[in-house]
Amino acid sequence: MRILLKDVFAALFSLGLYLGMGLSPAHAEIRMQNGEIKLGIGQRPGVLHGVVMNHSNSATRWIGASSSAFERIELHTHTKSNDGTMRMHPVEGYALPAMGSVRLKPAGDHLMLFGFTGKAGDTVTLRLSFADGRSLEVEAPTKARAKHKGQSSPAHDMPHDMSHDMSHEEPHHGAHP
Ligand SMILES: [Cu+2]
Repeated sequence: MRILLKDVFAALFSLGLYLGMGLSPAHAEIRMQNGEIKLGIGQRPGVLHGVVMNHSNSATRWIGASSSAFERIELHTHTKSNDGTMRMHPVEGYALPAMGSVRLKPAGDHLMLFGFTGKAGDTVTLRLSFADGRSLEVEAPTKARAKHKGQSSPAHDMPHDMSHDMSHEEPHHGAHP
C-alpha cells in the first residue's frame, strides 16, 4: 500500500511538471540577449534594442513590457509608407514563434520607453509579458544618447511626430530590403 501511494504521487508529480512546462513563469525558456536602452534627449522617449528568444516548443506573442524606471513602455514597429519612408507606430504585440525570436533593431521592431525616472548609466529591470501568461524579468543598461553635430538645429525641436521619429537611431532612410 505504501509503495502504491508513493508511485501514485510520483506519477502525479511528473504529470504536474509536464503540464507546467511552457506555462510556468519560473521556466527560463524565453530569454533576452544584448538588451540595451538608448535614452532620448531631454523628455524624448528611449528605445530598447536586443533579441528575445523563445527556447520552448510553444509559440506565443510578446504583448507588453513594464518597468518601475519608466512611466510607460510601448511596443513599436516601422512600416514603409506609400511615399517610401519608414514610419513607426505602436503595435499590439510581436509574434514569438516556438524556437524563434524577436529581434529589436533600428528601423524595425523596438520598444519605446517614456518617462525615465532614473539616470543615464543605470541598469534597469524590465518585466516582459506574453500572451500565454508567461513573463520574464530582464535587466538592461541605459545609455545616454551621444550628442552629435547639428543637434540643436531647428529640425530637432519640431513638436509634431517628426520629433518622435528623431528620437530613434539614425539609419531610418536608405538600406531597407
Ligand atoms: Cu517608436
